[in-house]
Amino acid sequence: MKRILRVAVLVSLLSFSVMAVSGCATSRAAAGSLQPLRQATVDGAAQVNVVVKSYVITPDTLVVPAGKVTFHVSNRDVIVHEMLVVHAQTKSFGLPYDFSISRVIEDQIQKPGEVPDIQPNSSGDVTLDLPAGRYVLLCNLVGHYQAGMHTLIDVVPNVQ
Ligand SMILES: [Cu+2]
Repeated sequence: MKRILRVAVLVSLLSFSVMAVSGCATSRAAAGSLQPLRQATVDGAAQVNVVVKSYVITPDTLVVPAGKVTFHVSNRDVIVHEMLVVHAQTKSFGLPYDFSISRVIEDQIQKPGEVPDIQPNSSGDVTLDLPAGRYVLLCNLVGHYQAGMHTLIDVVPNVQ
């Protein structure tokens, strides 16, 4: 009887430690994906490389440390685009929008900066000093925001 109990305890301890190990691995992987991984460039700015193509804006990271951030925006499309960096006004995209002109209303948003008029197969840069917060990267040429040219990026407190 005693022996059976000991085996049962041992089995449950083993399964618990297996769960604990796999649980650790999972949470470490999840935490890793949330870390700001940007390396500071020579001038001390973190760099975010952004590709605009086919009404989609794709940054190479969704999390960046607060402070100087350089956005390097490459237009791999056949038409002109731009990229605005805008404070997110809600937890989602919720920006004021004028459907009659198919554009975000720029005098009703907070826009730290932009890369204007990026020609096809070219690129542009802007370096901004960004406090922590949630931002929307978007293209505000007529109809482009509505067509899907927006994405969220989080600027997180810089712990260094
Ligand atoms: Cu566009």
